[in-house]
This record gives sequence, C-alpha cells and structure tokens, in this order.
Amino acid sequence: MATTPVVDIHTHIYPTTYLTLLRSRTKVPYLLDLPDKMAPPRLIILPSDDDPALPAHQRGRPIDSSYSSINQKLDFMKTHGITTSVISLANPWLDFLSPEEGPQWAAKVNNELEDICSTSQNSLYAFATLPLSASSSRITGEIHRLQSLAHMRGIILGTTGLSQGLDDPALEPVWSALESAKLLIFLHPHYGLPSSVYGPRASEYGHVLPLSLGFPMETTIAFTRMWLSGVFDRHPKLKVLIAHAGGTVPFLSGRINSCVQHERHFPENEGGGRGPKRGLKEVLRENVWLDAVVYSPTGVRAAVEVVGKDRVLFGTDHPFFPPLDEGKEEWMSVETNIQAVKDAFGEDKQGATKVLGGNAIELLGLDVA
Ligand code: 5CU
Repeated sequence: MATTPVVDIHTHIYPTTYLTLLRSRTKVPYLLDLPDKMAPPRLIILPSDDDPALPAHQRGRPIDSSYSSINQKLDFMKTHGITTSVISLANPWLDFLSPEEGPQWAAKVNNELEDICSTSQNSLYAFATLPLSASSSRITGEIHRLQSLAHMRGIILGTTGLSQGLDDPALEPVWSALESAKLLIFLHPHYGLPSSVYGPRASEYGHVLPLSLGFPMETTIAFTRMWLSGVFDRHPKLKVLIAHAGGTVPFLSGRINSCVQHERHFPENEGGGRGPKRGLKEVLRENVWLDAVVYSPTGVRAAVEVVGKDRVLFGTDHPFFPPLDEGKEEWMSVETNIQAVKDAFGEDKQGATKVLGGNAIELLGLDVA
C-alpha cells in the first residue's frame, strides 16, 4: 500500500563535532560531565543555567543520547511514520564563537551534517549553520560552499544575526548571498525575553514561560524588524521559514500593519501606504513559510490563513519535548501536532497531506522515493 510521505522540517541535533566544541568550553554555552558516568551530561545553555550555588546535576538540562544519535532519530521517525527529516543544529548554534573560530567550526558541523545525510538513503536532509561571528566575506564564503553539499536545503538562523538583530544593515551581503543561492532561512529563537518579565516566581514554573511565550515573541520581534527595515524590498526572492508557526506573527500581523499605517515616523510611500514598499500581507504570502509546531488546530488555521495552505510545513521539534513518562515510545508532542493539522483541515484531507509532507517536498526539492 502506498503511503503518503510525512516530512519533519523542524528537528534538531547536536552532532558529535558540536558536543566536542561544547565540552572544550567552560563559559556558557558548555557541556558539564557529571562524576556519575551513567548520568547524562548537563547542557549549560543560558546564563541563568550557570548557577554555581546549584549542584552540578541540577544545572542546565540533561542532554542524553537522543540529542546526538542518528539511530535514535531514525527510530523516532519510524515510530511516528515520518518518511523524511530536515535536520538542523540546535540552539545556540555558533553565535558565541570568536570571529576566527566561527568559520572552521561551521565547516566542520556542516560537513558532519552532510555526511550523516548522505548515508541515510534520502531519509535525511539538512539546514546548515553559519559562522555569524565572522566577517561577512567568511559568512558568504560558507553560503557559497554549502551549494556543493548535496543535502543542504537552507540554513538555520537565530534572531540576533551578526549581534545587532535582523534589521542590521551589515547583514545585506548575507541576505544577498542567501537569496542568490536560493537557500531557505529557518528563523529560530534561542534568547527569549529578558528574564525580568517573568517575575520573581519564574523558577516555580520551570521553562514554561520562556518556551511558550518568550520564544514566540522573540521570533515575532526578529521577523518584524526584518520586514520594517525593508529587507524584503531589497531582497524580494528571500525565503524565510519561521519557527513555531511564526511565533505570534499570524495573530499580530494586523496590529503590526495598523501601527505602521498610523506611524508619522514613516513617510507615505509610492503606493500611498506607509512603511516598507512591500506590505506585510504580501511578504507573508510570497516570502514566508511557517512550520506547524503550534500544538492546536487554531494555531494551524491562523498560520494557513496568513501564508496560505501551500506554505505551512509539519515539524516535531525532536528531541525537545519528549514524553515525561520515560518508557513511552510515542511522543505526545508529536501526536498533538499531527492531530492539530488533521483537525485544522477537517474534510480537506489533501490540505492536511500537503502540510504533513507535500509542501516541504515541493519547496525543498526533496527526493522521497
Ligand atoms: O521549542 C524549541 O524549539 C526548543 C529548541 O529548539 N531549543 C530548546 O532549547 N528548547 C526548545
């Protein structure tokens, strides 16, 4: 019986090269091995994780083999009926390296991802990582090199860009290189919001506030700055996939646009509107794709409404959000996202099939035979 392909475009990995890099460091981000060799190492990923008052086994988060093992990724895919995955390095990528260190580590990580994909019989493709702390010529050099790696379909990008955010004019050569290489930008959060917004009781709620609210707001702000600064006017062919169903972009796009149209700071443009020449609605329909990692049919419907049903793509966020019940093979987080897509489309089975796989195959030119 022919099965319809399911493609996971939001699935991360910390490849061996990256773990080696983190193990060699003592400043955030770094990997802390515990005296108990049976216990997984701890990833100290945020400054707030690096609390010397806490015992080592309570700092940061445990990083077990599911974060780096390709066999476990393939088993996870089999369990959930996923035909093809587009893997990407997990946060915080290479943002923290010195300008001299960045390019060699980017090349090592990207080569390892390519090697992994090339031995996977087309079940794996990848989004590469860029050495963003390096000079723009080194960054664009890596973008050009990626075109010779057969399984690369885009790049994953954090919200800070070269350190000043995605409205930074210094990013122009990078946008140009990505646009002409036709590489998709997978825009993904890491830094969240300042911890003060979560209040003095934040630690009582674990990671709930930063992950459910900080991440989506971070992504929304980053993308809005990109649009406001005219990136899509200057680079009309740039393609951006925004993580977590666009953060809050689908819900807030009307308000963002209204604020622009009422902002005296912006002179009227040729079309009679204010702000960037290419309006938010147009950019969302022509330059943007959204993943469906949103855990509710309401979220999927909102995504579909603003970008169109051909531009929403299924993802899992593996290996994040595993079941808390350790023996369980099926992940609630994945089942919720699959069900959300099916419920959002109801009788439109073809629409759901496209979001679950067809859209990604078409956008990224994946060979899923
Ligand atoms: O929700 C997510 O995407 C993530 C992620 O990518 N990285 C992380 O550290 N936590 C959650």
